[in-house]
Formats: sequence, structure tokens, C-alpha cells
Amino acid sequence: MEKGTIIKSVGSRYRVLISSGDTIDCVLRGRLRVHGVQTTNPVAVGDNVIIEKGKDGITGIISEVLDRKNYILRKASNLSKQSQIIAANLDQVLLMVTIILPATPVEFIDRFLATAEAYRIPARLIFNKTDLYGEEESEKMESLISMYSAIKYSCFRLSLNTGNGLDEIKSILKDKISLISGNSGVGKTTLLNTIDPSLRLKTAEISGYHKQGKHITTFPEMHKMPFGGYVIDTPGIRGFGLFGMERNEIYHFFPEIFRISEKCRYYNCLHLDEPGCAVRHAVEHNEINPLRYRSYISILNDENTKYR
Ligand SMILES: Nc1nc2c(ncn2[C@@H]2O[C@H](COP(=O)(O)OP(=O)(O)OP(=O)(O)O)[C@@H](O)[C@H]2O)c(=O)[nH]1
Ligand SMILES: [Mg+2]
Ligand SMILES: [Zn+2]
Repeated sequence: MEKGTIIKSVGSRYRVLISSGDTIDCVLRGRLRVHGVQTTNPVAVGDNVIIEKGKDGITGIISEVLDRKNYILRKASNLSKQSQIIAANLDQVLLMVTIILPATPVEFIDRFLATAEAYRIPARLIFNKTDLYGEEESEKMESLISMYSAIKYSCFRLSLNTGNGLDEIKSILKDKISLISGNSGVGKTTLLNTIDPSLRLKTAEISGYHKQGKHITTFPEMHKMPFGGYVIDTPGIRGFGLFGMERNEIYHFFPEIFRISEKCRYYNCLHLDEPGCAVRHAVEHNEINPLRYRSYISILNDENTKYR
């Protein structure tokens, strides 16, 4: 028996990193019991497990999944009410954002941040491809950075083309388990290749009329950083369905809205058009950014978020 961490999961096969630095390809023991949430995948990248190594030394069986410090879920598919674990035991989640090529919508950023709040995992934003930005794009980036920094989210400017800002990113990754997410084509995998060229991970140029990424990374995978720590590279996502939230708790995951909501007249205010709503008042007086409020309303009206 040996302890290890799942670094990759494809179908029913799991790659487990053990303390020697070796990786063991494992399957799950039949009838393995995992406590907690019901999900389509019982174990995910980041899970700590107990394995029984086979005689060949390169394969094994997962016999136990250890308790999780946290995890992130997503809906298994658009129609499904079942959920899937993306990753477990994270110290932080990083969203890589680009102003152009491709353009990351604000609502997408806000859904990601609200998800991180719901799972109580610290979130940070990395604005990549700054080498491509003209005056207009830079202004847009700076206004987003001031909006998010004011709320409490740290923001980083990065160009993987020039290396500008890379040292700061390395220092926030050091000795932590981080998940990196974002639209396809923003440069998530390029970041890992830049930090450690020996990884030689697959990347591709964005293409097409809409200049979208090509969904090159297809499975989450955890990579060891040469300076200490691990980063989970993930497939580019189009949207973020907030899974398992009640309508009346969504505003809890917008810290600045939550703070002001204490002053609303009604305790069950949803901040739509209720009389005495302090949130609406704050939006009208620009104390809450209207973009954030708009994201909140959009999540509130999204069918996917209404059911637990
Ligand atoms: N100009 C510029 N291009 C970049 C930068 N970072 C990444 N790219 C390019 O963006 C393209 C997409 O990069 P990937 O690393 O494959 O993107 P990804 O986020 O991993 O995409 P998926 O795996 O599809 O989710 C590649 O052609 C990179 O060379 C940057 O800072 N500046
Ligand atoms: Mg990738
Ligand atoms: Zn209100």
C-alpha cells in the first residue's frame, strides 16, 4: 500500500504520482466507496489516494480515496443534473483571460469567480497576451483590473511572448496546488511550456473567423513545477454553469453585492426591483459596477442555476 496523488484521469484509468516521483497507472478497485457528493466520476485530478502497486511496478489499483480539502464541480453535460468533479484539493484557482484573440466575456469571468467563492477557493486573474494589445485593449484591461482589484481579486498582466510578468506568475504558483482555467486559446498550456519546456505539451494557434481556440487540451492534467508546486492544466471552457446553487444564495458569491445586501429592506431580497434594495441603489450610484450586477442577474435568470 502506498499513498499517491492523481495527476491525470482518462475514462476509467488514473495516473498516480507517488512519493518516489514515479507514476503508476491505476484502475479503481471494484465497489470502491467514496463518501460525500454523488458525481459521475468518483475520483479526480488532485485526489489523494491509497494504491496497491502491481508486481510490474508501473500499474496498480486504487483502494481508497482520502478526504478532500475541497473540490470543484461542473455539470456532467448540458442536460444532465449530475455533476462531475473537475479537480480536488486546490490551494487556488487561476483564470487566464485575454482581451482579444480570443475575447473573454466579463460574464464568463464573473461566473468563474462566483464558482470559486462557492467552493471557498481563492481566485486570481491572469490577463495574458498583453503584447497584442493596442491602446483600446489596454484601456479595457486596466478598467477590468481596477474593477476586480477593488473587489478583492488580485490581477496579473502577462505576455508569454515577451516574458513580461512571468516572474510574478511563477511566484504565485510556487509551492501551491493551482488550477488554471479559461477559454480555449488564451495560453494556459503555453504558460506551462514556458515555465518548463521539457513538458512539451500540445498547443495550437487560434483560428477561424471568430478567432477561437481549438480545444487542444482535452483532459485536466497536473504538472509539477520546477520551483515547487503543481499546476492543473484544464481544457478550455466555453461557459461556466454554476452547479448546485439556490437562487437566493447566488449573491453570496459576489462579495461586494453580499456586503451591501445587509442594508436591503427585506431579508429575502434578490436585488431585482424590491423596494428598499440597497444593492440597486449602489448600482445606480456606481458603488457596485453595473457589469458585475449584470452578471449576477444573468446567473440568477439562468435555468441551470435554479436547481440543486
Ligand atoms: N501573442 C501571444 N500569443 C500567445 C501568448 N500566450 C499564448 N499565445 C498563443 O496562443 C495560442 C493558444 O495557446 P494554448 O496554450 O494552446 O492555449 P490554451 O489556453 O491551452 O487552449 P486550450 O488547450 O485549447 O484550452 C498559441 O498559439 C500560443 O502561442 C501571448 O502572451 N502572446
Ligand atoms: Mg491547452
Ligand atoms: Zn436587495
